[in-house]
Amino acid sequence: MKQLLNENWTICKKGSTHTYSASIPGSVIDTYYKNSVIDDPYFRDNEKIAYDISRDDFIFTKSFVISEEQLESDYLFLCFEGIDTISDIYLNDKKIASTDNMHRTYRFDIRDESVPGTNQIKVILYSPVQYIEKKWKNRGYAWGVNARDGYQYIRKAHYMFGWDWGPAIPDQGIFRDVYLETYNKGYIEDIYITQKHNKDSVDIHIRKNIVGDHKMSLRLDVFDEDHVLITSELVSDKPVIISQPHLWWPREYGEQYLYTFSFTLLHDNEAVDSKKYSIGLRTMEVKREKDVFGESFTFMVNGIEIFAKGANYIPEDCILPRLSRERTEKVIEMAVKANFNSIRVWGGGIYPADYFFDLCDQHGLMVWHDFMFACAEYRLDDQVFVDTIKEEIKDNVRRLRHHASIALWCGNNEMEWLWKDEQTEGRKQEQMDEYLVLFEDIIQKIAEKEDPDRLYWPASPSSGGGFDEPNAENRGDVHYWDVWHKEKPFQDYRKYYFRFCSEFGFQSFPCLKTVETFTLKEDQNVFSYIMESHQKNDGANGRILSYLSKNFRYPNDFDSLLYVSQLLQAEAIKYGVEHWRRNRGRCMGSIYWQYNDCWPGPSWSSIDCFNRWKALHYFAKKFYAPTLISVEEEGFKATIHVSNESKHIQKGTVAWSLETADRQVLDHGKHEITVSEHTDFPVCHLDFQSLLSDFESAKSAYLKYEFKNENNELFSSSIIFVPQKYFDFKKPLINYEVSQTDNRYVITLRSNTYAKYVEISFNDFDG
Ligand code: BMA
Repeated sequence: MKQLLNENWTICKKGSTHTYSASIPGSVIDTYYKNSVIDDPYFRDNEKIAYDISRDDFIFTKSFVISEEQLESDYLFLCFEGIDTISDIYLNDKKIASTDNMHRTYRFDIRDESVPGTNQIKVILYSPVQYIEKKWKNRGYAWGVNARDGYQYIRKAHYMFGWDWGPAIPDQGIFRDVYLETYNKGYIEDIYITQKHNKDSVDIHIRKNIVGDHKMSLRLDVFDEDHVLITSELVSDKPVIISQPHLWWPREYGEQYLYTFSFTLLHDNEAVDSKKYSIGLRTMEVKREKDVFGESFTFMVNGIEIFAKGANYIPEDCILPRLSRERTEKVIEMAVKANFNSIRVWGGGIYPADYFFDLCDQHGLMVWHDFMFACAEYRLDDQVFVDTIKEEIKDNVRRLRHHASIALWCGNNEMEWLWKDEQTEGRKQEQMDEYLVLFEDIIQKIAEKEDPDRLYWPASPSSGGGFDEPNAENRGDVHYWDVWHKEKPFQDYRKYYFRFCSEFGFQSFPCLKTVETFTLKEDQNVFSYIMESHQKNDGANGRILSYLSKNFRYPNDFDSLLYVSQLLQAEAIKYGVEHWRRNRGRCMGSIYWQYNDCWPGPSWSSIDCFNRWKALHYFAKKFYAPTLISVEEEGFKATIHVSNESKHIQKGTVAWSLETADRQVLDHGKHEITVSEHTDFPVCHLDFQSLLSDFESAKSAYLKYEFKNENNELFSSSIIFVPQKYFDFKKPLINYEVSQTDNRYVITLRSNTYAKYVEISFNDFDG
């Protein structure tokens, strides 16, 4: 039996008498803001105030009743699914535990400390700022990036100490459920379900960990999606067989069929505990085979090779009580709308809540899951630190391994690569050895023991570990940052044929509506103090302008500058993704940096923290669509491609025409094509050298191209042959019509001329 203890808490700064009421999930910053003790921490530079609040210790208390019956139970636990972070926990003024890791699930036996009637929990949360400052002073330098010194010494999400897209707000709190658990006779500690796929059936093997006496047995009832009972049997060493199984597939490849596995623990035929899981039946592998290019890196589900399309996910907020299933549901739905089939949970954040993975299972998104280690050197000379990491890995793998959507576990973000980098040159062998011990021994062993059927990948990027060219182009996954961090033109994406690009990105500003939430009118200049203090990547506002100057004309005003920065970002990422999709087979993954934001500010994201779509997200919807028509142009030559990621053959017509901005047709053509499933097809090679060789013609002609398939679905786009800034755009006259159907408005736009980047926005709502 589970009894939630989330309501009626009080929060008080240590040493103060002033208390605030709160509920769980709850935090100091959240409570202070709700009680008007502080202003919006995301407004202007209020971040600094929020940081200083975390220099104090805080006490969270709650009274609750334990009945005689509960007290007499055979087992009585107090559970915390997320304590952030360093704490001492008291029950009725007796210390029952200390915690040091927000990523763990804690469960304490409280039979000795509890009393019948009213009991009091007291959680003292110590300052994380003081904690890391002290460690930094005593333990000394350890390599790290972006965040406040010492962030690697605490098992608290790294981004909370600042990152190159987020503020330093190391809030304190209890961010997941607190509850009592009572059991009689026994309980289910843990269940692990594995699948062996045969031709027409799946063998389900169940590994169970039951606490209680020998009279216990475990029954499994399997229900299909229509709640029809498929099988009911006592769990034994023999597999449970599901015949004619409905398989789970990533979206676009098939249905996301989920069975319900319901376990009941029986003691002398009396049910004493139960657990339920949603299970997708599928095989999930990463194919790594030598080939002419090097070694493949391909997600493979039910034996089908899949091109992974998606982006990197970061925590949705810095103030964790603001997270919710409803909010994440929108974020996942927007990923689906933009035709993602994958998402990478990046290692500098938190392990997402269960609902994140439920949603990924339901929507068919494959999850690349980093463990929460990023861009830092972790010293292993403190056994307590090593032990808490071991428990963290175990807790999370056990919590999540039954999810069909999780494709792989990855040790960390960018650590193997960074040890090979010039920044860490001259580091001691001892520290490199420690890296190997942590990620290629300790964590790897736990992940492989707890979840032997899933790939453990040592780092992102990696070629398989052991410092063997971690960021190699032709093996493993790659983070490619020369575009942006090294200011290379985005056209450089086409120089590379990565096997799986798990990070590449380009920054932009959020739209004016979002900028208005954190600025005053006087701040609305990209080089103002406030705009720069929301830019966490050094000098990046200038970098956006530098890239912009190479591609677009100087924008008219602040709002246009924000908008054009988004066009630039969208064009850059499209340029890379279309190239990699044209090279399907050699490249099998494009996961851009980054999907979402944790606060309002410029970043690499494609949706901002209010879920407003940047231009990139609209572009992603097209460049990640299962059917993509794209053009590889070189000078005045162009090759049209149709990439078909869907499981159906695509037949239809490709039509192209070279036109001037005022729509005079210079050349045109048509091709009937058939594109097999899961392939890219080069449709035709065009050469406009003679038509466009003089600059006057080149700067006024655009190539439009479309593919209409047998179902009359239309895929289209256009390119120009000179930088946007030189193109002879005519001022468009755009008419619109709005019609209403049952549950939606349809807006139709018509332009008298080529209108390349048209945005529709609404003053009073987001559409
Ligand atoms: C990668 C990520 C993040 C970072 C991003 C942008 O290195 O792993 O650490 O925010 O690049 O710099």
